[in-house]
Amino acid sequence: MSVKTILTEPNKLLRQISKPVTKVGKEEQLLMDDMLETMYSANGIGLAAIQIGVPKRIIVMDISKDENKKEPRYFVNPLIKNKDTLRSTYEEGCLSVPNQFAEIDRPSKCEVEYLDYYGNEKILKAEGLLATCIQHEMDHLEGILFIDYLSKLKKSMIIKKLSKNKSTRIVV
Ligand code: GNR
Ligand code: NI
Repeated sequence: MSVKTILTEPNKLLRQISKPVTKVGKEEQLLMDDMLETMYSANGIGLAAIQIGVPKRIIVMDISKDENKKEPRYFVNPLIKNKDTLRSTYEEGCLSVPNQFAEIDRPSKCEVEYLDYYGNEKILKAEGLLATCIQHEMDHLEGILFIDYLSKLKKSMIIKKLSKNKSTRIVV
């Protein structure tokens, strides 16, 4: 397993639409292992493959609070089956949009169909942070970042800040 570099905005790769996985094999499992290690080392609760530059529809997540009780989750080719009409707001952050946070509202519950680490079909009924996080991650598969939901002004201010930090190699 190895820790990979997480791509940050602005980066065209992050805007790419990820491709469905045809088979959950050794290569995909190794990718999921690297993604999980990369996510943990960055103290994130979720990571999409495209964030380490791989355009495959794969997500890893762990929303457990206790560091000693890890609860890794793996999602391959996830599809949202049902979305609640009720919405809830969370302060979101993104490892690809470092040090920026904003309140984003999304459907408060959803049902997700996916393949697990072993390629078995699963269904997850999610609510709370789990629902928010899976929707945030699934946006990455479509090349969408949470800042896309902000006003043009707020979004451009964030991108400007990130570009500046990149060019000076200072992370604020
Ligand atoms: O670590 C993360 N925290 C987070 C907090 C609120 C809503 C979504 C997230 S996901 C984010 C990791 C990440 O960027 N995943 O793509
Ligand atoms: Ni993200």
